Amino acid sequence: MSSSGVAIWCGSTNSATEEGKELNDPRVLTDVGDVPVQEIRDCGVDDDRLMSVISESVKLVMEEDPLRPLVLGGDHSISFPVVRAVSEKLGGPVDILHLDAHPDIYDCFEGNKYSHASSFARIMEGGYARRLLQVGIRSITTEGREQGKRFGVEQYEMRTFSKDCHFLENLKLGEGVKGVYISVDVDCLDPAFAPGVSHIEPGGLSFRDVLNILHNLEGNLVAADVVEFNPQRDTVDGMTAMVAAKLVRELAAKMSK
Ligand SMILES: [Mn+2]
Repeated sequence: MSSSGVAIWCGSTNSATEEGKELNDPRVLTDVGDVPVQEIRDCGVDDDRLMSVISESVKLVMEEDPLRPLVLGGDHSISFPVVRAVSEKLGGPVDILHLDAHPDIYDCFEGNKYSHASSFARIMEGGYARRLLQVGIRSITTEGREQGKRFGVEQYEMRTFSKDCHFLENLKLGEGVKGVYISVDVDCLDPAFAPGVSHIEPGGLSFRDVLNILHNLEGNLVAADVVEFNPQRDTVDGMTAMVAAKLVRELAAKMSK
C-alpha cells in the first residue's frame, strides 16, 4: 500500500480528479490509516479472527458519518470481510461491481476458504450482495463458471467485451438495496497498463475502459476496494502505483458525490 499511498498525492499530477473534484478536500479523501494485518497474523491469530478484525475496523470507520470506506489491499481476500462489514453496518445487501481478470469465487483455494480466490464465494453465501457483476474476466475455470451459476453471478468475459461495453458503460446499480460496492482488482487491466500485479493475465481492459465504466455508473457508491497492486512487481518506473493511485482518486471522487 505504501507506494500507491505515496502515488495518490504525487506531485507529478495535480489534486483534481478528471471530473473536477478536489482531493485536498477532506470530505473527498481522508486517510484513516492501516489495519496491521501482518502484525496481527504474526501474533498467531486464526483466519476467522483476522477476518473479524478487518470487518470491525471497517465498521469503526463507518461510525464516523458520513465516512464511506475505500479500502486498499493487499490481496483480494480483504473483499469478503470489507463487504460483510458494509452490509452488516448498512443493514442489508449491496450490489457489487467487481472488476477483475478472475472471478475469485472458488469454494476453497489451496485449502483456504478465506483465500484471495474465494472472497466472492463467501460474500454470496453470506447474502451480503444481491447482484454481483464481474467484469474483465478472462481466466476462469469450470468451477468458476459453475460457482457463478450457483450464485446467480453476472459474469462478463473479456472475449465479449466489445459487444458488452455499451451496456457496461451505462450501468445503473444499487436500487432497492443499500447501495453499490465496487471492488477493483488491478489485474482487471491489461498488463500493458498495469504490469505490477501478482497474476499477469493478458487480454484485459484498458485504463480508459475502466474509467468509462466508473464515471458513467449510476448508483449510490457506499464503499469500494482496490486490491492486488504488488509493489514488488512494479518494476516499470513505478507505473502501476500511479495506475492504482488514479483508480483510488477517481473512486474517491465518485463516492463523495
Ligand atoms: Mn485477479
